[in-house]
Amino acid sequence: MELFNNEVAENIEQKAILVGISFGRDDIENSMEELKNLAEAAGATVLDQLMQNRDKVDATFYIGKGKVEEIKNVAEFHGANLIIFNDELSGAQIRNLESAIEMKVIDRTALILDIFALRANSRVAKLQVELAQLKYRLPRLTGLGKSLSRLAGGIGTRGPGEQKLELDRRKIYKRVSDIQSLLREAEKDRETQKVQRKKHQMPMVALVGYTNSGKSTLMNQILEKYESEGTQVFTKNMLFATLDTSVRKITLDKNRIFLLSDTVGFVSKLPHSLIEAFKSTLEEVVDADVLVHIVDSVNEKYEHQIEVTNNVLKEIGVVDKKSIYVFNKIDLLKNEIYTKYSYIPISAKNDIGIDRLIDEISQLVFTDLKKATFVIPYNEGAILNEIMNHCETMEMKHTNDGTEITVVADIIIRGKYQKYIKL
Ligand SMILES: Nc1nc2c(ncn2[C@@H]2O[C@H](COP(=O)(O)OP(=O)(O)OP(=O)(O)O)[C@@H](O)[C@H]2O)c(=O)[nH]1
Ligand SMILES: [Mg+2]
Repeated sequence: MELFNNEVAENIEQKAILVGISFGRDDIENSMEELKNLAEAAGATVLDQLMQNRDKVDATFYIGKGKVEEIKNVAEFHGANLIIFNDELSGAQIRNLESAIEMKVIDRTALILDIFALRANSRVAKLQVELAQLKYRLPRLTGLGKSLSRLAGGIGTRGPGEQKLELDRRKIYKRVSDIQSLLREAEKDRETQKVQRKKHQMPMVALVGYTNSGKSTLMNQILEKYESEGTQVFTKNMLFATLDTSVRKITLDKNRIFLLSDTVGFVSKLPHSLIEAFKSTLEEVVDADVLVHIVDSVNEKYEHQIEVTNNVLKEIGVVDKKSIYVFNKIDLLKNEIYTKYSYIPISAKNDIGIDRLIDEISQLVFTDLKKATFVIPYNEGAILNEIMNHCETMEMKHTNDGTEITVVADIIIRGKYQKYIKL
């Protein structure tokens, strides 16, 4: 396959021009800024951006024909070698744009998938990303521009672990079904864990939020401060540092044990194929009793990022779940934030506000805890032991009828030993 003149090597610097349509909405600037951050996260240098105000996508070119000419001129002027569109394009649009502009064209979806491919570390994450990439490609194969060709290289052609993405339709179908069955296998392990969890009646709390807001840092701070099982998670100042879900058990006291999960961060217009592929990873969020929504309060676009996160949550079917908004990174803030959201200010990194957050979480998830006094006959030592193992003991004395013990008990213990409860 012939290459474009200005695109010869695999590792050539990706010099990009961004193009977006406003669709009559005023958040186009936020969206374009996100696109810029995404492009940079994928290793590209952004030279310029062009926006067009129209209500509808053009079926042939996505943007108006006149604008295509302008893009070509601007791109040539800057010496760009890549055009990135802010929305998902069809195969035909990619092909038409590439032949008109004579340059590699990719869309926001391919870009996000590319970053996920770069970041995927675990076996499951790699499979999920590859599946999403193949599903994105399948309907675009006939229109497949030079951009996605194996020869072109660079953003949009990279699979997880540096592997080249498959181009042959038959092979793609086969690979898709192989990956699906491998993922189903992995799913079985998770199902077993889920059953265990249900059995132990442990409440689930999920950390959610825009990418880079500090979810993993908060997870680590909580792991450090409270009795917990499991290792620290990976954190880094970059988009999509976390792709896998990690679940850790946090023990506040005998009564109050919960599971905390940290997962992939969100960004607007997350590709549908990606959400599909990551459904099982996001299950912890769907199943959670309480969400802790982490906001990067230093980012001036934080309200937009909250909306984006809430929209993705809606897309995965999470509505009306109990949530706590947490404004993170307050160590970097000069002034208090005034917003319609009621929030807990914290610094995950510097351990500010974490105790209060844990308190609020605790009040939301351990709603069935009540003080109760049991009188356990002396010949029922095993029951006394069980109660003491499961509940925080407040008082204990020996009476003629047995051991009188006052504890904070959950509904299960209270129900099970109701007949011993002192009224
Ligand atoms: N100053 C400051 N920096 C923080 C704080 N919390 C997190 N960070 C930094 O923010 C960056 C992102 O943190 P992560 O914990 O990786 O963010 P995340 O939300 O898990 O990001 P993704 O996994 O990419 O979605 C890192 O450089 C952290 O050190 C904080 O309270 N204060
Ligand atoms: Mg993270």
